[in-house]
Amino acid sequence: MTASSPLISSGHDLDLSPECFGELRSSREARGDAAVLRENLAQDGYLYLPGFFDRGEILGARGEFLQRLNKKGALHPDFPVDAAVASPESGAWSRKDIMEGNTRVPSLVFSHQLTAFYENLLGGPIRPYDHIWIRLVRPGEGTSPHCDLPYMGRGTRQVMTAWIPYGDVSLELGGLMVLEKSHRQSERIHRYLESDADTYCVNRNAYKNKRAILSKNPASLREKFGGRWLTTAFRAGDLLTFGMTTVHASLDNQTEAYRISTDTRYQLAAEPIDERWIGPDTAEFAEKNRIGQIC
Ligand SMILES: O=C(O)CCC(=O)C(=O)O
Ligand SMILES: [Fe+2]
Repeated sequence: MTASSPLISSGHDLDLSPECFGELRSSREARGDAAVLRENLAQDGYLYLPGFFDRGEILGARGEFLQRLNKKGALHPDFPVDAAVASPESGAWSRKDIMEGNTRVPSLVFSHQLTAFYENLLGGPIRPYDHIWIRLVRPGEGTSPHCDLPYMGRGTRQVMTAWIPYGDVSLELGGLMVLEKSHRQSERIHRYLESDADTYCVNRNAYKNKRAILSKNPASLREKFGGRWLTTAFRAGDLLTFGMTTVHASLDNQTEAYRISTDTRYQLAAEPIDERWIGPDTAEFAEKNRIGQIC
């Protein structure tokens, strides 16, 4: 895994020495073996499954994203659509533009293949969240370090995220990174993990939707927590899945193209569920989900 330029996350240069930065461990060989998958998940806080999906199906879904972005003027007219080069203007698109009537993405993220995988891993019937998080990451953008629990912790804590790239994602295009062994640091960050992205103190400050970020600086966070930032050059077809307390972020997009991915969630059907993400009209940071507290 070699980068052609310095790698940046949330605007900070990452230390790429082998003690600080490394490759995700593949669990591909253990794909059907629940005992080994659980063991790897317990050890690492994530499972990386290269080639989990049919590459052609993923690229078909990529095409659908790009057609829709193109229609909204979000792609640069001088380049082929599949190059996903972002237009210099922002090209405003809404969630509806991307998802309404889009059957390709739901048929992948709610596929029998994926739910059967989680049934095997978690040991029972699965309920996926209805909400699909869409990431169309523009040049210069990236995701700051966080855990998912503050965003989806109103039901069980035993929820798994599936991060799926729609296309090959080089280090420069910027895929997901996991902070090694961070799932073992839950005690240290327990106050953060108990927080809720949609809850705010009415008497202190106005609602802000960025409050569930753990740090704005992945480099200094790593220095404090130890471990390495782990990532890879993802390929269309790969799946990365992790639990609610694993610290993750992304590399910043240093290319001219969009980085396209989704993240979706899966839990045992028998356990309590976070109602924010269930139903036909879910939305991120929706006003109806906010809880104002005196604190
Ligand atoms: O794709 C990204 O940049 C962030 C994804 C993420 O935070 C997640 O999958 O939970
Ligand atoms: Fe996340």
